[in-house]
Amino acid sequence: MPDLSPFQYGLITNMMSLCIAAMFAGALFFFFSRETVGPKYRPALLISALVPAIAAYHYFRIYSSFKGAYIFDGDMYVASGQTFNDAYRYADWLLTVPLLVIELVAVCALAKAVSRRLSTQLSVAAVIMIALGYPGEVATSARVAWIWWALAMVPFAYILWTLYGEFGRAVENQPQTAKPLISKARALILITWSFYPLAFLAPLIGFSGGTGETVLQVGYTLADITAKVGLGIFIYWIARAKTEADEVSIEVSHGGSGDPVAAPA
Ligand SMILES: *C/C=C(C)/C=C/C=C(C)/C=C/C1=C(C)CCCC1(C)C
Repeated sequence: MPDLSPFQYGLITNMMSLCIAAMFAGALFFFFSRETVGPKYRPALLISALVPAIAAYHYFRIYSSFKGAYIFDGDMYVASGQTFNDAYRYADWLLTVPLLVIELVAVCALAKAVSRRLSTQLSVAAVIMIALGYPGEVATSARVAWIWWALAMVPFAYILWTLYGEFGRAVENQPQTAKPLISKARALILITWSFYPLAFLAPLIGFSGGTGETVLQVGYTLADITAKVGLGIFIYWIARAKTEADEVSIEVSHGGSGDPVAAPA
């Protein structure tokens, strides 16, 4: 663990603490918002609540592991000898990353077979991606780290290719009010998820020492908040838009007056 200035140490631990608060708030909000959307969209909101709940727990562990790994020597924060457990992040991602793609597919309420196929393809690829990344994260040789990075990039590319290909075609008939939100949610995944493989490379391309560590820890923390709570907010908006669209189509198909001529099929 590289030495950290009090500012760097404070920034990292404060961001982790903020992250715990944001994850708790997101989990509670998405959990109780289920009541405000149609029954079809409630599983998506429940998953959106589970993800930050799992992350809040892991950030608790990450935070205390990080604090334990450092000791203040009167000037700088230096390694205490206790190791910082990176595995909490990977354990968290192993659970939450597949759930994130599942919540996006779930909120679209696609035909059952399409929905099942897309969530299986995306979640299996997500698990493989994280599992391939871990040996690289803990590797002591840069060459080995690069190899696992390259391997993990394959399922990563496959996820993006599926989201912009097959998933994109499957959501073409979504209500007009939901479609732009779905595109934005997908773009949020593209942008926030791309941060992780870049951050992973930081020490390999020369960002080391206290600055590298600070950028990595703060970066992962901010990306986690955006990718989990941020995506959850989009899921909530999509669910609300689709609930409203469903209500309108029910009103239209009932015609209000009972006049069959006024009721388009
Ligand atoms: C809430 C946590 C999220 C959304 C985590 C996402 C993590 C990734 C997209 C990680 C990807 C990686 C690669 C594509 C290659 C190098 C190893 C990883 C695991 C950092």
